[in-house]
Amino acid sequence: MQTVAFKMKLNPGLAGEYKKRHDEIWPELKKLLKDNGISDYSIFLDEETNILFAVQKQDGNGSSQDLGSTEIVKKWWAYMAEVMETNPDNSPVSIPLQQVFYME
Ligand code: RM4
Repeated sequence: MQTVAFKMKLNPGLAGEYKKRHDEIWPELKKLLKDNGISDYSIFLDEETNILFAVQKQDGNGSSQDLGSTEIVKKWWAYMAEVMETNPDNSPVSIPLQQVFYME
């Protein structure tokens, strides 16, 4: 099990909508993430910069951002595209972050 982190970008003024949609995350998306070894998944917002910081545990089969070939994630990314910075295929622009500290 490894912990990975990445950053994404929220479109200005949409923090409430972003949180609402995640509070109401689709059960089928949640199941897909868990079935693909993703757990302990949090996303934090820096309201000053609109940077979203995601951290998650993975069991070695890749991150949540590697599931873009599944229909559910494609649908979710298309749904979320209006509230965040995305690539032409609607995938969120996701920048890997380097771990610089860890304490058990
Ligand atoms: C984020 C982004 C990620 C997804 C989470 C659930 O806004 O779409 O790719 O894994 O939601």
